[in-house]
Amino acid sequence: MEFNRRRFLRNSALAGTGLLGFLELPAQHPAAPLTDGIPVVIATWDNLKAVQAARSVIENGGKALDAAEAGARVPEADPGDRSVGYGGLPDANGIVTLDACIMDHLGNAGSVACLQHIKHPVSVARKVMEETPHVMLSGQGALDFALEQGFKKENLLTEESKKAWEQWSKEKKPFGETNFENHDTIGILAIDQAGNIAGACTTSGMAYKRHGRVGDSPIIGAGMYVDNEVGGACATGVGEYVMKTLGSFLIVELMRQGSTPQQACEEAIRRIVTKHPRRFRDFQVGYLALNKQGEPGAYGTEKGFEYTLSRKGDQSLYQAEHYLK
Ligand code: SD4
Repeated sequence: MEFNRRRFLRNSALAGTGLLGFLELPAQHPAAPLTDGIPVVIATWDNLKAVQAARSVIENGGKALDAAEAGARVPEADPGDRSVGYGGLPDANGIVTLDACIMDHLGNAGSVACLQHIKHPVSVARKVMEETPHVMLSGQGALDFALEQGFKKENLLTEESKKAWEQWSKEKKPFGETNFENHDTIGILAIDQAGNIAGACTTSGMAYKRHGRVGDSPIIGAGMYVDNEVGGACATGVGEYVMKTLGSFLIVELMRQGSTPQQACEEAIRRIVTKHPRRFRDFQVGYLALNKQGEPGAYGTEKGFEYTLSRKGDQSLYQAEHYLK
């Protein structure tokens, strides 16, 4: 219900912008493997603007890494996206804490966890990758590093998100309850004109999480993973389940062993549902995959998981197939 309402609201807002056609009912997953799949960008949810930003970096001769970062920065800066960056819903204490990661085609990786006050955690993650010998910085240390690198300290809690949190404080719905408000994390994968793959993932995490909680999104191999020999994968949904199966790494390894991106995503979801045969009905996880040929895969635990795919002559929102019929 919430999902349809959001779609309706966004469609209304976009009427007259030329983007409305894109946001009409999502198409089914493209059945045939691609013959002309590169360059290609794929992202979780209806992240059209993010995918376009990434795409234009590649079309101007840029690298997949720059494309993935540029794409991830779009919802980070958008106060209307309540799951990512500025305007993201806060934790149980009313504090916005952000998780993000980035990975390039050489296997370099960087991430930040539980970062406060910085609008573009994906860019801080990139700095961790490029300017430190480490992969992950968290909490105060991540903030100190960001400020050292010249990032600006900002208040990320918008009035709207504050109001939503105040309302939640009165109701105190249990953590993890299926709620599409919680599920707009962007995971983005891009293959550039040189055929190299990179990816990024960024989120404010599960709304109203316990303070200090870190999800899958900044964990390399859980929220996102790329390997330039094979392809990449990323995740959205309740991170606890993704982390326990290291889903993105699993998908890439399955593709290495011969699975198609679609088969690999389905197997990664199967690993979760078989371990939680009753509980999986109460939460949502969605995976995206992309192999080096530019062939996509997508699968969710339940109906409603969508993704945006951009390749030559086609830029569309697709409805992923799902386990729970
Ligand atoms: C998390 N995986 O923090 C994230 C939440 C998410 O779309 O994907 N939201 O668990």
